[in-house]
Amino acid sequence: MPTTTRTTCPYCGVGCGVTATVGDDAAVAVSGDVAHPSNLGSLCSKGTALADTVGLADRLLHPVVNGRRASWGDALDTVASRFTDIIAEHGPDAVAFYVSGQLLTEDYYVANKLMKGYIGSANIDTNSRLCMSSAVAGHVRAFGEDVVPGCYDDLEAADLVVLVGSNTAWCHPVVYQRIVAAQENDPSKRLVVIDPRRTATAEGADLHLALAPGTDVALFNGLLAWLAAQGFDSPRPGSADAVEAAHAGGDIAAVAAACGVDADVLTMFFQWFGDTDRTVTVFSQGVNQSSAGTDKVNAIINCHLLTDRIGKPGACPFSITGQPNAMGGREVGGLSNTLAAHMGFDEADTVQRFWDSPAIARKPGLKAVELFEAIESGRVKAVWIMATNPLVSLPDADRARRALEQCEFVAVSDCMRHTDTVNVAHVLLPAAAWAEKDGTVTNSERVISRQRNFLPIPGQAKPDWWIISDVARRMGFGAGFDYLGPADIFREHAELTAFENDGGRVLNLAGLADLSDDEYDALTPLRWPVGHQQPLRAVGAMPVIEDNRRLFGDGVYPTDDGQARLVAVTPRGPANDISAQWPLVLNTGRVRDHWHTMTRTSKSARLSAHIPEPFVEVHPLDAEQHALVNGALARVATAWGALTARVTVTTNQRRGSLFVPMHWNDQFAADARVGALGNPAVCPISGEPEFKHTPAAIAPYAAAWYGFILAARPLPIARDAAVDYWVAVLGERFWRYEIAGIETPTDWVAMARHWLGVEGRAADWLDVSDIAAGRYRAAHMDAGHIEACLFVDREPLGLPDRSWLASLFTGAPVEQADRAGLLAGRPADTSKDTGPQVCSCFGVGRNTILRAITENGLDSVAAVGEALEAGTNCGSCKPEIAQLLAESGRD
Ligand SMILES: Nc1nc2c(c(=O)[nH]1)N[C@H]1C(S)=C(S)[C@@H](COP(=O)(O)OP(=O)(O)OC[C@H]3O[C@@H](n4cnc5c(=O)[nH]c(N)nc54)[C@H](O)[C@@H]3O)O[C@H]1N2
Ligand SMILES: Nc1nc2c(c(=O)[nH]1)N[C@H]1C(S)=C(S)[C@@H](COP(=O)(O)OP(=O)(O)OC[C@H]3O[C@@H](n4cnc5c(=O)[nH]c(N)nc54)[C@H](O)[C@@H]3O)O[C@H]1N2
Ligand code: SF4
Ligand SMILES: [Mo]
Repeated sequence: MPTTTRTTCPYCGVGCGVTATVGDDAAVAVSGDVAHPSNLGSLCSKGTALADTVGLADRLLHPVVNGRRASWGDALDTVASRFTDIIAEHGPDAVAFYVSGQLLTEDYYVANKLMKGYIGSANIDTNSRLCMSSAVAGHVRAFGEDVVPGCYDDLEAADLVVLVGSNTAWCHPVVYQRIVAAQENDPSKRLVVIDPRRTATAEGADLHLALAPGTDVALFNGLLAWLAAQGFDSPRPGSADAVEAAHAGGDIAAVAAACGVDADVLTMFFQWFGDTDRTVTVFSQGVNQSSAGTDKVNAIINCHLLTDRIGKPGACPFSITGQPNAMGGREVGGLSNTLAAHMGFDEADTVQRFWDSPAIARKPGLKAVELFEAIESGRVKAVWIMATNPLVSLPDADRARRALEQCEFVAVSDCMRHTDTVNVAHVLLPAAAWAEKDGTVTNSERVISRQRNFLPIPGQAKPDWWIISDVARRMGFGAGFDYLGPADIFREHAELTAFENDGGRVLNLAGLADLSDDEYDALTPLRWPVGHQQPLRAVGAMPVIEDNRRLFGDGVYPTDDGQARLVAVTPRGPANDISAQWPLVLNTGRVRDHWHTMTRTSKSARLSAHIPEPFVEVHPLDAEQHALVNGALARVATAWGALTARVTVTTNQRRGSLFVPMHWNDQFAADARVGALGNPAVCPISGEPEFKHTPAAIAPYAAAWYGFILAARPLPIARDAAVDYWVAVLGERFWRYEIAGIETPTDWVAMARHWLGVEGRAADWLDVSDIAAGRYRAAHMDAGHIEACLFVDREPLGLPDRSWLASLFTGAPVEQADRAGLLAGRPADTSKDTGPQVCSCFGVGRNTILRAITENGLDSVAAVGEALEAGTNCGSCKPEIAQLLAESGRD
C-alpha cells in the first residue's frame, strides 16, 4: 500500500506544505499540500523536483574520524573529549558551533542550549547571520523584538506590493505566484520592483527601479521625506529625527541622482506609495546583505511607521526569510547575540533558571565572519559545523578555508560525503536528511509546520538533535539532554517562550507547551503567537487561535514604552567603493533551480538543466570595454579572490555591475566559488556581510579551446591535466562536462580517446576534424547506442547547442537519421532541437517555445501553456516565457 505523509518543503522560507507518497515500488512522489495555508497546493520547480533528490548517491552514511570510517561511539567521544579538553584548558570561548537555518527547530534548540546554557559561551552563530541578521536587527530597533508583523494573505490584500532587493519569482516562487495571481484578478493592483538588475521578477512588474547598487537608504529616505512633505506624520518616537535625517537627502532630483534613477519615475513610485493605504514592502537579500543592511531595513520600516501602514490587512513591511527554518532559528536563539525564545542577555538569569543549567552565556558571542577570523587567529580552537557549507557560502571563503585547515579540531554534521567544508573536517557526523527527519520549521509568515519523515534513516545516519544531545551527555551534561524525541524538545521550547512571559515577548507558544506526543505528531500548520487562552481544540484540528495573522494592529509594541520607533538613518556608500583597479561592482545571488551550494539540487537532472553552468552577467558596454564575448569564459577577480565563469552579455545588468550566482563550488566546477571573491566587510549593527557589492575586475579567460563532453557514464574529467576549466552537470541519462583549456593538445584524437575512456582499445568511433579552425568532434558508439561524444572548437559559439545531442542518450540505439547529424550536433529535422530548458516540470526548451510562438501565433503565457504545457505546473518559468514572447515581439 502506498503511504502518504504530510510534510514541508526543505528549501525556501515560503514553507510550502508537501505531500510525499512512497509507492509499493518504493518510488517517491511529491505534490503540493492543498491544506497548507502558505501554498494551498502549489509548489515551485524545486519543490516539484524534490523526489529527484532523496536518493542515497554520495550520502554520508557512517561517522568518519580522521579520514577513516568510525563507530558512533568513537566519533561522539572524539567530539565530546576534544571540546571538553579545549574548554578545560582555554575556557568556553575557545570553542564554537556554526549552525544553520536548515536545522529543524528542535535540532537548533538543543545546539543553542548546549552552547549557551552548558558550555557557557555564546559562540554559536548561524548562516542566518549571512541572511536575515539585518532584518532581525532592524526589527529589534523598530519594534523591540524580532517580529514579522504580516502574512502572505497581506500580499493578496495589498493594492501595492513593493519588492526591494528580492528576486521573488526565482527565490520565493510560490509567494510570487500568489502576488501575480492577485494582480491578475484585480489589474488595479500594482507591483514595483527595486533591484539594480532586471530580474525575472522585474519582468512582470508595473515599475522597475533599477537603482544604483547600495542606494536603498537614499531611496527610502527620499520617500520618507516626500511622505512627510505630503502631510504624513506620526507621533511615534524617533519620527521627527528620522524625517529630518531624510530631508538631508535633498529634493526628488537629488535623490534620483543619488540612486541613479529617473526623477519622474521615482516621483511616480513615491506617489503610488503615498496614495496606497494597502501597501506591503517585501525585502530580502538586496537589503539585508549590505554593510548598511540594518539601516536599509529601518529606512523601509520608517516609511510604514510614518504612514501607519502596519498591522492592517494588506499593509506591512515584510522581511521574507530565505531558509526553510530561518525563522525557527531566530525563535530558539541561534544567533550569537541573542539567547533563546527572543530573550537577550539581560534576561540570562531567566533562561538559566528555566534550563536549570550549570552555566549561562552573559555576553554576545562571535558573529560568523568574526568567528572564522577567530578560528584563523587561534582564539577559537574547536568548531562544530552543522548543516551549512561555509567554505562556499562565507565571504572571503579562501581565508575561511585556511582558517579551518589550521584549526585544531573541526567537526562537521552533514548529509553528504563530500562538500568543500566536509573535506577539511577531522570528524564527520552523518545526519539524517529531509525525507528522514522529524520536527518543526517556521516560515516567513510565522507559520509552524511539521516536517515528517517518510523514508527510513539510511546507513548509520542520525537526526541532528540526537547527535547534539549525545555529545552533550558525553560532555557530562546528561540531565539537560535526556530527550526521547523531537516532541520532548518542542514542548520544552514552547514552555520557554511562555516562561516568565508577562506579555513582554510576542513570541509565545504557551498553548503548545502541553502537546502530547500524538498531538505533536498530528500538528497542523499554525501561526504564532499561540497563547494559553488559545488552546488546541482537538488532535489534528486547526487550533482555535484568534486571528493572529497580523501583529501590532493595536499599536502596542514590545518596547519599554509600548511604542514602535522610527530610526534616523543616513545613506552611506558600501564598505569599499570601486576604483581604477576594481572598476566594477560584483553582485551575487541565486538562480531559479539551484539551492545554495547545490548538495541537493545537483542530484536533479531537470533542475540542473535550467542553468547548467556558472556565469557572469555583464552589460554590453562593459563587455565591449573589457573585450568580453558572450558565451566565452572570463576571469572575475576582486581584492579577495578570483573565479572563472561563462560570460552572459545582457542589458538586464546595469552598466558597471556584474552578477555571479552563489551556487557553484569545487564539487561541481574547476574554479567558481564566488564566496572566495566576497568582501568580508559587514554591517556594523547586524554583522551581515556585503555579498551584493564587492569591487571587482573582469578580463577574458585565455582559453585556447572550448569544448563539451556528453557521456553515458561519469568520466574523470575534473582531474585531467589538459583540462583547465570544467563544470560537471548531471543529465537525465548522461553526464555533461563543459571544458576549456589554455594549451591546445597536440593530438586531439589521442586526447579525445583518453577523455572518453577508450584509449588503446577498439571502439566504434566517429570523428571529424578541421585543424585550421581548431575544431574536433568525436563520438564513441557502442552497438548503435551513443556512449559519449566530444566537441571542441577554438570559438565557444562554434559549438552546437547541447540539448539535442543530450536527447540522444536514451539507452536505445541512435536512429540512422540522427546518426548522420551527430557530428554536426544538429538534427536533420530541426523541430527535434528543443534548445536549452526553460520549463523544468515538462522539459520544454527555448527553441520549442520560440517556434510555437512564431508558428502558431501565440501571444500570451497562457497560450504557450495551452500549446506546450510549459508553465502550467509550478509556473516558475512563466516570467521567462513572457520574456521569450517579448523577444518575439508578441507581448
Ligand atoms: N532558487 C533558489 N531560491 C532560494 C534560495 C536558493 O538558493 N535558490 N535560497 C533561499 C535563501 S536562503 C534566501 S536568503 C533567499 C534570497 O532571496 P533573494 O533575496 O530574492 O535572492 P538574491 O538573489 O540573493 O538577491 C536578491 C536581489 O537583490 C538584488 N540586489 C543586489 N544589490 C542590491 C541593492 O543594493 N539594492 C537592492 N534593492 N537590490 C539589490 C540582486 O540583484 C538580486 O536580484 O532565497 C531563498 N530561495
Ligand atoms: N556570495 C554569496 N554568498 C552567500 C549568499 C549570497 O547571496 N551571495 N547568501 C548567503 C545566504 S542568505 C545563505 S542562507 C547561505 C547558505 O549557504 P550554506 O548554508 O552554506 O548552503 P547550503 O548548500 O544550504 O548548505 C547546507 C549544508 O547542510 C547539509 N544539510 C542539509 N540538510 C541537513 C540536515 O538536516 N542536517 C545536517 N547536519 N546537514 C544538512 C547540506 O548537505 C549542505 O552541505 O549562503 C550565504 N552566502
Ligand atoms: S516556494 Fe518552492 S522552494 Fe520555496 S517552499 Fe515552496 S516549493 Fe519549496
Ligand atoms: Mo539565506
